[in-house]
Amino acid sequence: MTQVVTVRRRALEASEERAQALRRSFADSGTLVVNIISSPGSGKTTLLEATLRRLTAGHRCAVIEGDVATERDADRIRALGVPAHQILTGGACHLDARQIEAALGTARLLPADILFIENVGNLICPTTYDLGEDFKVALLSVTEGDDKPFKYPAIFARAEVTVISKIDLLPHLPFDLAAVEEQLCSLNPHATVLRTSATTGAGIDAWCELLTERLGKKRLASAPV
Ligand SMILES: Nc1nc2c(ncn2[C@@H]2O[C@H](COP(=O)(O)OP(=O)(O)OP(=O)(O)O)[C@@H](O)[C@H]2O)c(=O)[nH]1
Ligand SMILES: [Mg+2]
Repeated sequence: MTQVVTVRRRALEASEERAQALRRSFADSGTLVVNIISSPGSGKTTLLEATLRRLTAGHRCAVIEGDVATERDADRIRALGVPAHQILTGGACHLDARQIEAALGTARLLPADILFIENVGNLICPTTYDLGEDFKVALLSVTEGDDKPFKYPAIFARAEVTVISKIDLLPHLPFDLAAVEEQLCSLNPHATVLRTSATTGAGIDAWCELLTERLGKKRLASAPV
């Protein structure tokens, strides 16, 4: 038992070292890195598609997709003319920093202004893995129910941004938006909470503005003095 714990701790430490190395390299290149986490099907790839349609006119974007199986999400991104690499975990429920490092070593994704990482659909496991990102974004779709922040508190406490997605469906669902926003605020009072619909386009401009503002701040921080 002690040996298992020690091996796991070493693996986590090694992954954290890789994440720090990635963060240094993203700081040098001024690349904003966004780690998107949510349950399966809450709309990560659809949000990315809507985002890329707006952002690629003025910014170089690239995407790493994490899934247990299939290249479907990477294919959806490539269909927009955006470089994308699919990591297939073969069963694992999260991405780790070594997989990101390996993807960047083999796929032509960089240089990029913004690198999006769509994590494996899961609200629990990806939460503790640092991928060298600038910030984590949690998605919560209105179809998942309004009790989820308190049921899965860790991700909503760690995410700097929570996107409440699929708000076009609100008229059809018993989803108490105010109660969800209260839960989110109590878990992370400093988080930004956005409401979006990729179907109607609601909230997508605000989300893209947040990204470009964060990119601008990162560029200022990484500019030579
Ligand atoms: N009504 C509505 N449907 C949406 C919206 N965004 C996504 N969807 C639908 O939700 C389903 C899942 O969307 P995806 O973007 O594939 O979800 P995902 O989070 O990437 O899924 P995984 O990668 O499998 O975890 C699709 O049928 C989308 O068309 C939205 O804003 N409104
Ligand atoms: Mg997806």
